[in-house]
Amino acid sequence: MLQIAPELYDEVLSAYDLGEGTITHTPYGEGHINNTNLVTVTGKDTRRYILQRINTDIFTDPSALMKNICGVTSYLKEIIAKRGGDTTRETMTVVYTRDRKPFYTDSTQGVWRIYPFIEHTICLQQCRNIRDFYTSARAFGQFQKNLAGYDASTLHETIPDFHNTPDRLRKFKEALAADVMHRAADIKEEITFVLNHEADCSYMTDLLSAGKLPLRVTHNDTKLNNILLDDQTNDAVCIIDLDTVMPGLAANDFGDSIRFGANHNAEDEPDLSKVNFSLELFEAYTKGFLEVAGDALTPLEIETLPWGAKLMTLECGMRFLTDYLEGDHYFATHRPGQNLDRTRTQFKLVHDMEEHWDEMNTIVRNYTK
Ligand code: ADP
Ligand code: GN1
Ligand code: MG
Repeated sequence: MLQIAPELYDEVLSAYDLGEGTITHTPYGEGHINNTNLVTVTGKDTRRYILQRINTDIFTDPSALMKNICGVTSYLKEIIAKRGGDTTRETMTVVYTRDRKPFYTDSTQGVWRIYPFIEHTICLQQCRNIRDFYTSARAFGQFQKNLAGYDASTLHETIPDFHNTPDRLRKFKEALAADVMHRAADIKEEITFVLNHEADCSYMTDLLSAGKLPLRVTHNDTKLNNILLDDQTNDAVCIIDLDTVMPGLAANDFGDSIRFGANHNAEDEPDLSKVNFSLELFEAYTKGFLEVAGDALTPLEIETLPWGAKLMTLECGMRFLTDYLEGDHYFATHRPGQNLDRTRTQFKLVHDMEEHWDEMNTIVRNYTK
């Protein structure tokens, strides 16, 4: 993980007017991509902010990325205002620099942004109960519906081929052939798992190329820790982490949530006996997502939701394994072997989904109007 000199924080924070008070900052959250910090300004009142150094190895055009986020959040604010909601709480707000820019480039070329911290919320790494997952399904479904009218042609593709599963397979094979860390010999089982699933990888992209599935404006990173819930009512408050809002498939947003949340253990749980795909959680998410977004989706989009779940899980496992082979430079890791543990949980979930494939399809049919 990139080390940031303490003086740099002073430089960055002084580019913003965060009001009177003493400023402190501390690393925050469990995102895998950006460097996230909680900034507290203690004065007459206390204000908190999220300060992020954008990962520019991954997001190579931060200016275009911030344009996407400013565009999407302004659009969402209009929708929220129209229905009398709280525009400061129900979507993110970009804090501008003193010279009115949505991000700050520091003297080492690091790129930073600030959002007000959305107070009285919680961010879950695993769902505590069925209701949390059902709530998140409705919120992600609503997010997609809210953006249905957003002009996709104005969106910059922040990571090209982000959920292009055949391309992820190609990148995995390249990493395997290069084997720069000499790790391939230890992961024979995982390599076989990927190669046995080669034919599956293009299922959704083939339907898209054939014009049978529409591209929509989607979030593309719908895991449970990218949503904030009210700490009193446990209702959904705000969808966060908008870096990957781009045209995509509805089933992929559905599927990525299932990948992360329809399981009672962590994404990097080393003990695979604890990792089990939960049909009960799958059903709760399907119910919530289709209740809200179902009428906006085509019959084939609904029918292929289980494919979204399976392929997002397989794809994410391949991405973790690719990163493991390449030396763990994409996803933040905090211990050796973490990306391999993450890979194994994903492949275990794919295996479980295959065992429950008929039930998954039946559940989707049962919640189709
Ligand atoms: P990453 O892209 O690295 O996942 P995120 O944008 O998801 O980064 O932020 C990481 C974590 O920071 C989130 O999971 C959440 O806990 C917290 N977070 C981000 N933005 C806010 C916000 N505006 N208010 C409260 N918490 C936030
Ligand atoms: C990353 O940014 P974060 O931590 O919410 C990744 C997702 C993966 C996820 C796996 C931009 O999500 O695609 O599914 O890790 N985000 C990016 O946990 O690559
Ligand atoms: Mg995140």
